[in-house]
Amino acid sequence: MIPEKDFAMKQIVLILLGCSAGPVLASEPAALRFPHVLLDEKPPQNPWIKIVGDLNADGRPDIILAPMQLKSGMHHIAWYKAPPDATAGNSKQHIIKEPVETVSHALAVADSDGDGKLDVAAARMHQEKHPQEVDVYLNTGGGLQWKRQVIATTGSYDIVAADLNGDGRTDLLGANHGGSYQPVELWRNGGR
Ligand SMILES: [Ca+2]
Ligand SMILES: [Ca+2]
Ligand SMILES: [Ca+2]
Repeated sequence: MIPEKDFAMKQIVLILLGCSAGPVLASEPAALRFPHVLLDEKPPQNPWIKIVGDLNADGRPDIILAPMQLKSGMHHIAWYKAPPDATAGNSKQHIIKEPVETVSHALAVADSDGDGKLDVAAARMHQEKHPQEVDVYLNTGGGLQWKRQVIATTGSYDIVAADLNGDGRTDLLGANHGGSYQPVELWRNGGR
């Protein structure tokens, strides 16, 4: 057992050693690295990449994109399957919907029907002639088969997916930023 006097002296020495070491200077952090990967050399016209979601449930987030602007072009809504090696590039593209006019600015991912598979919501901007459809594409086959359901025909510049009333079902929010119809809208998910 250490005598009380020696123990106190030892504490003082340790404190002095701590003080003599001085402040620890933070070194400059290394720069982050962002290696470039080419995913697709020929994507849909005017690709609008906005969201990711694991559409085929393999544990890797996939990229969903749609063609936006200019009006009157035709292309498709598609997703890229994430490869096992994210740095490999040239991800495989799968079609969700074609053709669509190049006014599909709104995209969101959510499990709208609660079956455990992520679905995709999409909407057309106000530039589209009526009907400006707001759609939910139900994922019925590992991201390779889709069942479309139209939930509105008043368009939306953007879509946000969230469970706003806490009932466990994901609702959708949208609004147009131009044209004659510009309310903020909630499409509440009432299930089947
Ligand atoms: Ca995936
Ligand atoms: Ca689903
Ligand atoms: Ca809800």
